[in-house]
Amino acid sequence: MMRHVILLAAAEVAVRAGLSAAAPPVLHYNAPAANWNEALPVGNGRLGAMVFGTVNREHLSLNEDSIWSGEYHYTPSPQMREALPEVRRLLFAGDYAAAHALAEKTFAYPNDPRYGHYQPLADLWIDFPASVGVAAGNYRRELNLEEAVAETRFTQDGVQFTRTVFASAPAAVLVVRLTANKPGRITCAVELTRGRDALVQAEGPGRIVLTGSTPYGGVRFATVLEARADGGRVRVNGSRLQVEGADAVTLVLAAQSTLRHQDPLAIAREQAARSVAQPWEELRAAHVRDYQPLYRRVTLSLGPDPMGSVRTDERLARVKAGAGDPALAALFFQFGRYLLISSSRPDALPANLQGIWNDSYKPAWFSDYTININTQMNYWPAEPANLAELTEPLFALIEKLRPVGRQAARDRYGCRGWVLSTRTAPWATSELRGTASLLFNDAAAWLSLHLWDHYLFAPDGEFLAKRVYPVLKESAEFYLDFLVAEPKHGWLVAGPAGSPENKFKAPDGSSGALTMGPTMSQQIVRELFTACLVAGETLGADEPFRAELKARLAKLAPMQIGRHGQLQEWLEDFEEVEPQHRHVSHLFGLHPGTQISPRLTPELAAAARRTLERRGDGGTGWSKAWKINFWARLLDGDHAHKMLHELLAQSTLPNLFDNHPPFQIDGNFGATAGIAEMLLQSHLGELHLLPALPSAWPTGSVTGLRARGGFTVDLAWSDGKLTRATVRATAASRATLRWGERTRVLEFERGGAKTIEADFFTAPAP
Ligand code: FUC
Repeated sequence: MMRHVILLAAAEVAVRAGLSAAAPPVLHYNAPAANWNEALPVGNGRLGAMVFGTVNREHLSLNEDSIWSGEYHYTPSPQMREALPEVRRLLFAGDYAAAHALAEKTFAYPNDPRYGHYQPLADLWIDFPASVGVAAGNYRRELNLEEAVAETRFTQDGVQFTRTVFASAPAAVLVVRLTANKPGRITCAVELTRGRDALVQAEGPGRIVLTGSTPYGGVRFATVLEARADGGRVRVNGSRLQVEGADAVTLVLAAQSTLRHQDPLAIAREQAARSVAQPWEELRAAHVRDYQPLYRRVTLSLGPDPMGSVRTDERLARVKAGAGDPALAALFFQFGRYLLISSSRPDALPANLQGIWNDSYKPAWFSDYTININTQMNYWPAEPANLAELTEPLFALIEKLRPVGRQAARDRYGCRGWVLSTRTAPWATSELRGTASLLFNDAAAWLSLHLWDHYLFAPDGEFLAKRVYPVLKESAEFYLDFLVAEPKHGWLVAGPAGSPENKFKAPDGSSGALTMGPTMSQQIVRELFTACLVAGETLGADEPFRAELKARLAKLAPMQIGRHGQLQEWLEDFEEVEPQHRHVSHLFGLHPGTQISPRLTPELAAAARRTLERRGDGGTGWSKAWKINFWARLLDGDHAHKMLHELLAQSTLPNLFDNHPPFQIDGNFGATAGIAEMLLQSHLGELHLLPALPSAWPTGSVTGLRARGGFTVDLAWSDGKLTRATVRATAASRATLRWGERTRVLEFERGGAKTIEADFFTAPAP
């Protein structure tokens, strides 16, 4: 008894301190979702659902990552290659309007429906006719991030009903389990629908099949739903399944398309049949066993969680009204990790603009891979937030894009190497859609840098040699041909290009988009050449090529500080047409690039700060998320926190999805990366501990963040001061640890770990 009391007392202390494991990371609500933006997402990387939790008519809006309309197509556009010298000449001569007119005629081409859209898979409806008009009480709907399980509970007519939904990666199916605390109380009709291009049929007593296709080439796909009832019975009623008087019901849903399988129906049937034959507890346990090791790699506490029992929508409303809620920020961080695990598993397509969750046949921006910022942002958290293997779908897409990128480099630019423009569908098209203003030539280079960063976080010579270096080198080859000398200084510049997606006021008063050598392009080239040089040196490869890179690197147009003290967005000190534009492309060099830092380049850092001040704190969700990262890199934790607060207050939906609007997942991922960036940075060759800790988070702890060099780091702090850090190394290595102005070096054996205490940085160096 005594022992129990002590344990209870300890638990209470822990709860008060907000440190308790008793506050699981859960999004919870006391009413069904009124719309899609309130529903809760589950996903196994490929197959996903938005769960509404409606009492009388449950609704799951279903997605599968390959349900795209459209098909591979490629337009060579040799007229672009022919016009390039003239467009450049006009731009160098300052005739922006004429350059633009020629570019518009030769670079842009109309939208082609074969580009396609990412489309919904289907809708699953479960009708409970007997419960219509019967009041439901004790309603709770939640998403448990610790187990990746959505649950809806309520009582009705004296019976407690529970609905559990999860998407299992090992079983490749979505599972819905309906239970009641009294036998024989589950009677419902189960139905699959799709707004277009589909046929639904029942097959045998417990199975319905929806088959369909998407237009403009597209895919053929199949969704198979199997129902098994414990007690009671299941029968077919038209194209629906009718469950009567069951104690419990398990629904298993599989879906496949011709993007992966020639006979998607056969595979989906097999997957559904295999899973429905398994005891439900085993399906659930296998799902949690698969998911949890990924999720649990990182823990984050930002202090007490006094609002843990308050509904998530209510919490968010309080933040909108100005309240601080550090624990909600921690939940939001973990929600971002949850979303990446749920939308980007190694065998899936990369997370698109909406991850995998989309209920529109014509979603905004095709719900595609927009590669002038958005897709890259999706993958920012993967390395620091310890989910590195989830980059695999992105790397697979990069591989797939290389041939078309090569062809485009030759046909459109007359260059070696490979190039990608603003967006791509999974068919690996390199699009130059709509208007020439959107011309961006640096997407391939930027994506290549993701491979490089993956290597930096987990140095592995074989990965570098086989998967990173060839891609970096091919990107660099493009610029060796593409760069030209500008007439004023002889600097090498890339272009023509826009600075996504801003416009400038040209000296003649007109507004322009295309210039030679916009700052972002120059920064990407500098980052790329530097990475390629270091990679080549590490591998001892391509000596003459490296010499060439080094020579070109030295001649690249530098970053310049403009009349407002800002970092110039263009080679000339132009005024922006929209000074508060959501894109802050020219701060690529600050983040994710490594060219601007308060310590190493203080003047440029001050200019970057000025740029951010002039740009303001507004913008869409992803814009605010990028600004968290920018301010963290400027080591201004309070401003980074202000951006996070405003992201939550202004750009976050009730289900914690980021709101562009519409929902766009990059803001979630960018914010998760930003929070990691506030707590640990490693891009300048040191492990910088708590580089941008805001005053709003005086006490907290984090475990499992990763740092470049192959390190994993746990940190604890109180009163805004580091109290303890544990660093684990994968290889025999040395790490320079930085806290504020102080640094200390630690040596590690392979697999070694060291813990330091508060006085580590203040005690005299040994
Ligand atoms: C770019 C951005 C938009 C949006 C879209 C997907 O065009 O400017 O804000 O993020 O991509």
